[in-house]
Amino acid sequence: MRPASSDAIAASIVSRTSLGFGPFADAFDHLLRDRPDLVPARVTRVDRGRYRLAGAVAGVGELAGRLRHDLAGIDLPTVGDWVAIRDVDDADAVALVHHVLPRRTALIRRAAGLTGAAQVVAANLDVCFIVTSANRDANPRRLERYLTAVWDSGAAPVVVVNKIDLGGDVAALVAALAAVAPGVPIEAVSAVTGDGLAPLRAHLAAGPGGAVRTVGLVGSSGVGKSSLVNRLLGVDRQATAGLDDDERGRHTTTRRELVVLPGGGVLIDTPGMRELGLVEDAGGVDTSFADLAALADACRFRDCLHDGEPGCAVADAVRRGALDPARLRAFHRLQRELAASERRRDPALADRAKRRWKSTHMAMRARMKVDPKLRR
Ligand SMILES: Nc1nc2c(ncn2[C@@H]2O[C@H](COP(=O)(O)OP(=O)(O)OP(=O)(O)O)[C@@H](O)[C@H]2O)c(=O)[nH]1
Ligand SMILES: [Mg+2]
Ligand SMILES: [Zn+2]
Repeated sequence: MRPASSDAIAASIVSRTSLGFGPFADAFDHLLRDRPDLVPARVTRVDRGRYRLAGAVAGVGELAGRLRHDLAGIDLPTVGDWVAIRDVDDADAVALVHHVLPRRTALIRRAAGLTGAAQVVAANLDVCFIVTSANRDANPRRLERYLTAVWDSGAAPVVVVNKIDLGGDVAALVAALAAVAPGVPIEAVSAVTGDGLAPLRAHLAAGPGGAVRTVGLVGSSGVGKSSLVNRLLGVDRQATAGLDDDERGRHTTTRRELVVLPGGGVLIDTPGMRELGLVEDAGGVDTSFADLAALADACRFRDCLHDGEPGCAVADAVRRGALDPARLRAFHRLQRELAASERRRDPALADRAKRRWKSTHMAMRARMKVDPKLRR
């Protein structure tokens, strides 16, 4: 790999198309009727109220006064957002951000700590790589949690098992993860040797009609997210931990960042997450537990909670050994967490999110109905 020359990449103005503007063009055109002076740009990084931008001349933007007043919390622009700015003719000048285009997807988590504020990890992901390492990080319960959050975001999850060069029984590990990830692709890779990278690149390839895909990388610290970004980029752009740092478990990546791949595709690298609290349910639990949902079709009561009701097909599957009781407990735990979170939140917000993703999930369910593999 070539050594870092990150600023050469950052400094060149990337085209809207290669940033994935396609699906946002209609929303932006609509906006132009009132504000023909605005141009679109994509947020690549957030630095204390300043937005690093790509796709326009301006390299940095700040919120226009009205937005500063109107937006708060998860509605503030974040990495991956498309914004409408009043451009400037000098890359060093600061542009004003006048609008945030409606998000197509949003990966939201509740951060650890007392405040428990919701945070948008990344906006407008098409695909989300849930990265885990083959040596010690892989954990079915944690994967279920990530899968639920990603389905709820509206993006399509892909499980990435990294560091397969370290040995161990990769096939057994993949099988164990597949058992809790119905219908989700699992790719075994090594950022060090480059093994398995071709299938990973396939997830980055343009979608129907040539739409450029945005792929996020999430997972615990040290699993190799930034190493994978560098590999896919072909340049050592993102700092990665040395072995000593890895042992100390320090977080190497400290902020989220969007990078554009020269061969097509957009990546968003994120800092390792210690906790991923669930915030709002848009069908994510039912989708990530599609096996359980399929069993539930045979429960005597349509609204069966699988919690001791008579004629419960899910409980029956546990008794027969066809369903891991730990998975049923995890299902209940995640459902409770989401219910508690939604009670705490503004009901109007939860409603809006549901409407936003409903169509995605209806399509997903329809697909599951026809794909017998998903009903194992
Ligand atoms: N053996 C092996 N080591 C790897 C692989 N990928 C990454 N590493 C090492 O794992 C350590 C952590 O890698 P990073 O890419 O910094 O991990 P990260 O997920 O970005 O970590 P954070 O930024 O802290 O969230 C570094 O020492 C990497 O060299 C791999 O495929 N095989
Ligand atoms: Mg990193
Ligand atoms: Zn039941």
